[in-house]
Parts: sequence; C-alpha cells; structure tokens
Amino acid sequence: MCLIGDFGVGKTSLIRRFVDRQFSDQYLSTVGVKISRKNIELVEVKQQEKLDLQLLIWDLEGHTKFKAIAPSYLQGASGAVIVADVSRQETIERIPDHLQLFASINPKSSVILALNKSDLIDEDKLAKLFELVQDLPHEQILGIYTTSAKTGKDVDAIFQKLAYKMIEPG
Ligand SMILES: Nc1nc2c(ncn2[C@@H]2O[C@H](COP(=O)(O)OP(=O)(O)O)[C@@H](O)[C@H]2O)c(=O)[nH]1
Ligand SMILES: [Mg+2]
Repeated sequence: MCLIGDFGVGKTSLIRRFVDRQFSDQYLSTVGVKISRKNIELVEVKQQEKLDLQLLIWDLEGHTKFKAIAPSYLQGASGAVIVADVSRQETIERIPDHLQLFASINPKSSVILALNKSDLIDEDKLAKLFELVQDLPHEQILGIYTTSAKTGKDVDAIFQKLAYKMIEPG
C-alpha cells in the first residue's frame, strides 16, 4: 500500500504512528521513497481464523514532483491511503486529483481517505469537511476517516481496513 497526498499533510507521521507507535512535532522530510514493513494479524470473521500479514507501506517524498514519479511509485499498489490536512483546505481540494491519478494506474485497488490533523480543528468544522469529501463520487473509496497522527485517532483503523480489503477473495 502507499500513502499519497500533498506535502506536509502527515503521511510520514501516520506511518510512524502506525509502525513505531511514535509521533514527533519535528519535521522529518522523507528522502526519495521509504518502505516500512509491519506485521499485523487479521481475524477472519467467518472462519474464526487468524491470518498473519506483512504490510509494505510506501512513503513518497513530498518535494518530488508528484506526477513525474507517480507511475512507477503507484504501479502494483494493492491499496492507497490518500491523506489531506484538515487545517489546510487546499489539501482537501486536491484529493480528487490524487484519486484520479491513482485510479488511472490501479483501477482495481481500494482507497482510504484520511482527513488528518483532526486534533487541530473543532468537531463542527470537521463534520463540514467530512461532508464535503463524502460527495466525491468514487467506487474505489473504501472509507473516509478523520485521523490524527498526533493522538493516534483512527490510525490503526485506516491501515487495518485497507488490509482486510486487500485479502478479500476476488
Ligand atoms: N497536530 C498535528 N500535527 C501533525 C499531524 N500529522 C502530522 N503533523 C505534523 O505535520 C508536519 C508534517 O508531517 P509529515 O508527516 O512530515 O508530512 P508529509 O510531508 O505528508 O510526510 C510535521 O510537523 C508533523 O509533526 C497530526 O495528526 N496532528
Ligand atoms: Mg513525508
């Protein structure tokens, strides 16, 4: 799976929270592409079976011109988390562009939308932004979450939701 989104929205921080259980206010720029590995256990609901899964999570440097690197970075991804920063509306307005690009390369893969930095704005404002993206017409969108890499809110949920979808038969 890979994380997509504008510069500074919190892609690296979400991965860090999920993989290392950590958060830092200090800015850590990703150089090139970083691939993190995380083993998770999924419970097969119907058969009560446990499945061990190794996730490979791709993080792309924000400064790189997205369009130039996109095809090779995105190709073969089983899923993507598209991240936006709720304190910067323009990053939310860019979601459709990211979505379209990912869909054009991986038409059968699923996408999760993460409205990140939800700790920075109040509930009312968050609800309004949520409604805005809910209207995005797209069959590939598996779910929309308001996340915070800082508090950890719904961070595990986005990766798990995507992982369950990836192992779904068919
Ligand atoms: N308050 C808050 N700050 C965040 C959150 N996620 C990331 N940040 C901060 O936003 C900045 C950019 O984060 P980073 O993960 O490097 O963004 P990236 O460019 O998308 O990888 C850093 O200073 C982070 O500490 C969050 O959920 N809440
Ligand atoms: Mg980064």
